[in-house]
Amino acid sequence: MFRGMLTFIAWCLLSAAAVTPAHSTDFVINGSFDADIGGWVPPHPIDGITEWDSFDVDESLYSGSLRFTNITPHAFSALTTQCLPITPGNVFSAGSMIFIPTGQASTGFAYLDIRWKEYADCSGNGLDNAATTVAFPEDNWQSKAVSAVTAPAGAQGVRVRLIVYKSSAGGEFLTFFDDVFLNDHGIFADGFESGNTDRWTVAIPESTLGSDYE
Ligand SMILES: [Ca+2]
Repeated sequence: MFRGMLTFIAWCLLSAAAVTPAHSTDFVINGSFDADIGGWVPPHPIDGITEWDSFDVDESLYSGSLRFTNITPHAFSALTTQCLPITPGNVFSAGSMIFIPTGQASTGFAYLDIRWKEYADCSGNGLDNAATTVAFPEDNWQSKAVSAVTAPAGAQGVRVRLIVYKSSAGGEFLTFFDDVFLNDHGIFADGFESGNTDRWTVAIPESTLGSDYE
């Protein structure tokens, strides 16, 4: 009887293991901007200004968002980034809530992308298989994500980049980011939600200001 119960319990555990989705871990540091914007490499001061703002995606009194203003003198991008170590071959999803107020004097859009890097500190060569998700002005928070992206062999790091693009010279263009995440789903590609998997195919001029942004 006792042995039978053990066998049954073992069977239950094995069954549970077979159907339980792969463990998912959020790697982003300070993606919810509870009290500040620490953990993110600020944009070049010529291109943009990042500040903490109390405008939280969930209207929480205990959290805020990243207020990102593109101030480049030209039609150009401004970037704030974070480098994280990852395991090659694992499957990732990444995303952000994005709010781009309409009616701004300047036009533009915002996007999140991830770039695989050769080393854990994001030095070395950039590798293939980067993914991008784009948001255009809309007076509400938009959920934008890329999913089921496999880190290529040889990638030890990933750079998560929040980018605000202003498509006209002069002026400013404002975007808020909140709940930024990068999840590692392990080596299993099945069983997690599908997000916006749009891949960016249009060339966008970007600042070439150094390795913290590439
Ligand atoms: Ca928040």
